[in-house]
Amino acid sequence: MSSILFNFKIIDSHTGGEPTRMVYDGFPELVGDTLQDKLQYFKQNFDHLRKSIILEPRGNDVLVGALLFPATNPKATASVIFFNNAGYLGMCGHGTIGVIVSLAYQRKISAGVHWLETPVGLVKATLHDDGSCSVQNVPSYRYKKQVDVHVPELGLIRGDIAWGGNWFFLVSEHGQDIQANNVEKLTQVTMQIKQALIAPNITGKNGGEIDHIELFADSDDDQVDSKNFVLCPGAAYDRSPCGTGTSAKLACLAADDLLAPGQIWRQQSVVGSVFTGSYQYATELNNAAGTAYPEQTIIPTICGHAYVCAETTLIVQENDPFKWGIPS
Ligand code: PYC
Repeated sequence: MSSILFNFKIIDSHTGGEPTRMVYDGFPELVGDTLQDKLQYFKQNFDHLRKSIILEPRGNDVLVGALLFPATNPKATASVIFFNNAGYLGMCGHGTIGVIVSLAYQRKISAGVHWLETPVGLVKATLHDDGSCSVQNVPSYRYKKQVDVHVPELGLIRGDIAWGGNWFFLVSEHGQDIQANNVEKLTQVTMQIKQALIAPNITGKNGGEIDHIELFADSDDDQVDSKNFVLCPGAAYDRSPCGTGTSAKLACLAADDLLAPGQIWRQQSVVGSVFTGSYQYATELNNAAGTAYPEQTIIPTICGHAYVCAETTLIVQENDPFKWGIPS
C-alpha cells in the first residue's frame, strides 16, 4: 500500500447550483503575518495542492475551493482563500455563502453575524433563521463606463469595467440568447471577449486582470430583474448568479442612477437560480470604518441559499500518477 501524502477533510456544497469545496483540515500551515503573505505562500509552495483538490480526478473545472484557517483579524470567525482550476480568486460570493452554510452544518456556527477574512478584505456574512445567507461584500465600484473592445469574431462590443471583489467586464448588448441550452455558445463568446481585452491592455485599476466576463439579458421570469451568464477565470461558467459579479452589477446600476440605495435587485443565473442584492453607499460608512471611499463606491449585500452535498476526505497517495490532478 502506497503511503498517504495528504488527507484533506472537506465539505462540498452548492450555492444556486455553483459548487464550493470547503477544506477545513489536512492542509499544511500557511506561513505569513498577513493574509496576503499567506496567499503568496500558498501560491509559491502549495499550488500543486490547489490542483490536487480542484482538478480531476478528485475535482472538476466548475469547483471553487475554499481553504479555511484561523483568522489574523480577531473580529473574524476564520480566514478563507478561494481558488479554482485556473488559480486564486479575490473574493467569492457564492463561496462565502457555501462556507457559512457548511460551518453551520458542522455546528461550528449558528444563525447570526459572522465575519470572514478574505485576501481582498473582511466580509460580513449573516446566516438567517430560514437557512439563507446574506453577504456584505467588499467595497465595489464601476471603474470605467462603456469601454469599446473590438472582438474579431463578434465586432464591436461595449462593456463596463467594475470591481466586486474580482474584476468584471459587464456587457448588455451582445445579441446572445442567455439560456441553459446555449451555454456552449455563451462560453465561446465570452472567451472571445476576454481574449480581445488582452491586446489593447484593457484592465481593471492598477492593471488588474479582468478575468470574469458577464453578459446580461432580460429574463422571462417577471419575478427577477435580470438574467446573467458569467464566465469564470478557468473557462467554466458560474451556475449561480455570481456574488462578486452581482456586486459589480450593483455598482454599475448605482453609478447610472438605475437603482436606489436599499432597493432590491433580483439577479438570476443562466440555470435559473436567484440572488437578491442591494447596496448602500460606502461614504455612509466612512466614519465607522475610518476609510474615505471615493464617491459612488458601494457596499453591496448579496443573499442566497446553499445546500450541503457531501462530507468526505480527499486522499492523496504517493504513487498516484494523478495525485496533483490531470492538467487541463
Ligand atoms: O459568486 O463571486 C462569486 C463567484 C466568483 C466565481 C464563481 N463564483
